[in-house]
Amino acid sequence: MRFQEIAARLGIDGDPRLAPAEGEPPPGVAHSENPATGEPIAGVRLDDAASCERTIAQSVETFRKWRMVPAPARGQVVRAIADELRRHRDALGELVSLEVGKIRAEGLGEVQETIDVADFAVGLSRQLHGLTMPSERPDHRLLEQWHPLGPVGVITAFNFPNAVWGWNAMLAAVCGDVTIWKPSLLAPLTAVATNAIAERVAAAAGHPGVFRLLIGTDDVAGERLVADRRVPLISATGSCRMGRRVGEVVARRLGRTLLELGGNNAVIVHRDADQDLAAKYVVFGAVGTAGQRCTSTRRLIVHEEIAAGFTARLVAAYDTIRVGDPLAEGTLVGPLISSRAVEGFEAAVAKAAQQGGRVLAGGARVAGRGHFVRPTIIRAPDNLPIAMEETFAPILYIFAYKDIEQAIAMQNSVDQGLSSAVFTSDVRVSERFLSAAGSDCGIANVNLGTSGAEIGGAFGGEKDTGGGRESGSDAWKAYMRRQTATINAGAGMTLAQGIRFE
Ligand code: UN1
Repeated sequence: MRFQEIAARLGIDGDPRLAPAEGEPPPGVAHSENPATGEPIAGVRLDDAASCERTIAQSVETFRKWRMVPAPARGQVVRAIADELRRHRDALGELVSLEVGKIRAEGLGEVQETIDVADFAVGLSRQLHGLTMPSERPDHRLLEQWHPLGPVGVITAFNFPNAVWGWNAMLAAVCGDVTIWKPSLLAPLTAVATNAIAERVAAAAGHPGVFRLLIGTDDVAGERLVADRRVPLISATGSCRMGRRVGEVVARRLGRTLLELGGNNAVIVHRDADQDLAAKYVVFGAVGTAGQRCTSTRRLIVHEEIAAGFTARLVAAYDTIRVGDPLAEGTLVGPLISSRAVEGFEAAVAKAAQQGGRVLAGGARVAGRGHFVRPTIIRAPDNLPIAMEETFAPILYIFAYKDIEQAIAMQNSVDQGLSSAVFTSDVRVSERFLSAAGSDCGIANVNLGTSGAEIGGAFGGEKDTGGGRESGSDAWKAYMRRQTATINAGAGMTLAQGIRFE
């Protein structure tokens, strides 16, 4: 069987976390399914209350040592992890495809994203610098320094089962934190393999336990992790519903969160756009990863003068899209993650039709085994309530607009604020889109699509997307604590604000 072969290549065939997938899973074991067939791939053993407690307690112990390793030396461990990931990129990418249904190019691309962020973190390990400020007092020095924060809880979704851990864990590691990773139960095998690779490298460098897993249900593992005061930061990626719960529980204990939640991303295509270019990006954004990225393009807002022609062009392109086995040559769209996701797709299409939408392409599941649906285009009336919701499936709603102010208002009219894009050759239109009165999203692109961000920028969004920033730029600051230090090198007491106290 394919999984055994991949597991051997990744060196996890004897991993104690894994269990055979025969018959009904026994208590304490969950099966991971291949969404292209609906068949179980392998089982994983779940954490219970006692092992959750053990993992968190051990993470605190490991943190006490890891925080004292010089940051550039921590960077060398991350560099070795990047090397090991490079060696295993193909096998790990294939496992991503097997477990969550990404096409081969996207499975590999995801592992590449982790490698990229690891490389970025290595450089960062020599640049975790603070500021110095002039003190108002003679013979005093004022400075800021950054210290490691503690164990970081990382909760990830099924759709980026490797890279989102990478964004968090690689930064956390150079910052001197240890990671407790709670992956989605829809993609635990990728997590077992990824964590094993990182942990193997860290252990060989003399630092076992920097990367730990907590695999379990939300009730047992998730709730324990987010409620635990020993875990100062919870970084969670997933639905707005999950994020609200995490936000509430962590706020109650005054902990920190980094939330990367839903998106409802729009592309605006202006009258003067390069339509060839726009069409390519819209198709990738809407159907790539079967519409299951938080950055997927869900709404298309087209200038009314070109709406009919641009729509026809997209419909023609959708006709040529091959849906099927994600690992087969030529496939562009793999399965949705589960039968529930297919039901969600069908319910959204039915609602759109009831609300006055017209299905121009797709609109139905693909008969047979696996969770496949046809990429779907729906021409929307001005008001289509279902388009205000994020449905994790390849459904694109098309709206028409008259002027750019109206288009920006439509783009901003949803609860989420992750990603956005405009296609135009008019610098006044793109500058308006990027201005303070423009897109309200964390990501705003010009002449490229909503998905597929590089790791070098900060990644995340506003409003119901949660406000967190991960990955590049100065996102590392979320994983550290800032300390302001004032040093008196003089002989006497000098109080700030000129206060005399004698
Ligand atoms: C996600 O869907 O949670 O920008 C992350 C992108 C990818 C990351 C998506 N680099 O589409």
